[in-house]
Amino acid sequence: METEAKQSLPLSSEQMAQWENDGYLLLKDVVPMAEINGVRDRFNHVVDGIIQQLKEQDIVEEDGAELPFETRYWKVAGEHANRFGRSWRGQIATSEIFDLHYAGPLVDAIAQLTGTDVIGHPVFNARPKLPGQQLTVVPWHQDSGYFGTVSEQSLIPTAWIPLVPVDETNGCLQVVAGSHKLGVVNHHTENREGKFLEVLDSLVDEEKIVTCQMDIGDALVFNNLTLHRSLPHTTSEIIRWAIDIRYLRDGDHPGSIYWKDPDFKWVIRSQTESVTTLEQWLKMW
Ligand SMILES: O=C(O)CCC(=O)C(=O)O
Repeated sequence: METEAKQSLPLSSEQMAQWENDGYLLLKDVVPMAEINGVRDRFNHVVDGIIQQLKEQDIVEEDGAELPFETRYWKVAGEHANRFGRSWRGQIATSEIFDLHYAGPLVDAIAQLTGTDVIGHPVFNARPKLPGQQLTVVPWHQDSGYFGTVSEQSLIPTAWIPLVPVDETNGCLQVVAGSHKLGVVNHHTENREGKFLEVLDSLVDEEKIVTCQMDIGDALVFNNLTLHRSLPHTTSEIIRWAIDIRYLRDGDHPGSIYWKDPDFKWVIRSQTESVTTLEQWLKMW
């Protein structure tokens, strides 16, 4: 996919048509650096904790404190990183990730796509994809494969946000344009290391695959029914750091994943309701 100039808002009628027809949009430069840096700080904090554990267990000697965020986790933890999982959620349910969901230009776009108040969804993930790592290669799936058929009529847009530039060599995302029109399809657990849910290859129209090259500040927004996957990381020592977050069309079912209080509504922007505070949100984890 060609990269373009900064996204201007509101979204154009062509973009709204692309969203309807293709089930995804690549938005350029819609996540301000303040929010990106907050997420990086939080991920750094998690990495600090992991490296501390590895040192205490005498698995690694050096903490690599002098290394940059882009390489440190990989260079210090190396193959031991696998034991800390393929994605993190509990560890990142903090103010920085809360703030990311409120990033102005992104929220403007989501409001336009849903046509309602902007409601947050409880599923988000930190995704460190290390060079050569199989564990974090995500096969073709729909997010509704995880949320269940109860979410079929819901609109739960995902915003996938890289913290480093991504392309087909370091684990960017691919989407199948128009696949959201399939409805929820059957998923099974893959045999590979990640044990992610995947769909049969026969459901993927090869001619409709779009490879999403992205820069820092960009967001790939896709429908919960859009087939997507992430590619292997085959080059460089730069970790493919990314975060995926989700929103909900107001009034829709969030799918078979709930807050601590199932009646909790995370109001991010509203014409009529009070916006959820950090304090209220933190109580839900
Ligand atoms: O970040 C990745 O590698 C995969 C992301 C993904 O599949 C998702 O956000 O649903």
